[in-house]
Amino acid sequence: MNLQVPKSHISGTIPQGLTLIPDFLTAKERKDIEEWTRVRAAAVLPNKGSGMHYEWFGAPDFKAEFPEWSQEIVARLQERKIFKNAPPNSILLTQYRPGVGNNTHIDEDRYGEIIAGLSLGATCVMNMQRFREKAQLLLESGSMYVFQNEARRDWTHEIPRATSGKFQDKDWQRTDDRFSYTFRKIDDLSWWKWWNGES
Ligand SMILES: O=C(O)CCC(=O)C(=O)O
Repeated sequence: MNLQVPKSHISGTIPQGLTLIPDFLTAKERKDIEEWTRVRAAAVLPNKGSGMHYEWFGAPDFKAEFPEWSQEIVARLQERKIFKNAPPNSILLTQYRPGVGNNTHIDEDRYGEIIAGLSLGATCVMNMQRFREKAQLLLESGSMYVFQNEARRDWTHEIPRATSGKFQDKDWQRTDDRFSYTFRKIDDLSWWKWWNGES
């Protein structure tokens, strides 16, 4: 049995290796980080278009340093031994405008063994699937999900493009931006070097 995901936040089969911590951030942290994120997004991310917009901090391109607030988040991930000995060296900020999602996928090997995703802004659901087994997660602002083992390697995940829906007995709406910060330990930079013509 896997008790790492509260029943209130998952429907279907619980993937082995999945953790969801709904109150990972305090209400104050959530407000502060969300504000920081909106300012950052307005300054750095394109303000038009229907795609996903993103910015890396740390690996793989080291163009931006980790935000100061992330130190506490990384420390908390380390306390819970989520990244084992070595802390994450990469954070990806993704902005999803209402109705924007991503396609069903499993992250490539180059993204490392563990993925920890912090959600901010509008609530959304995430669909996960392994053959006929399906799961749906409720991702609320301030929550952290972690994919390890089977959840990381064998299950696909997707943010559907819906702007509203029902999860268990709760209605949810995505009329505002959603942001995610995905924390990773990226050791092998060879693919990115190749992509940038550096190798
Ligand atoms: O926004 C999210 O939480 C999902 C991000 C995602 O699918 C990915 O980084 O592979």
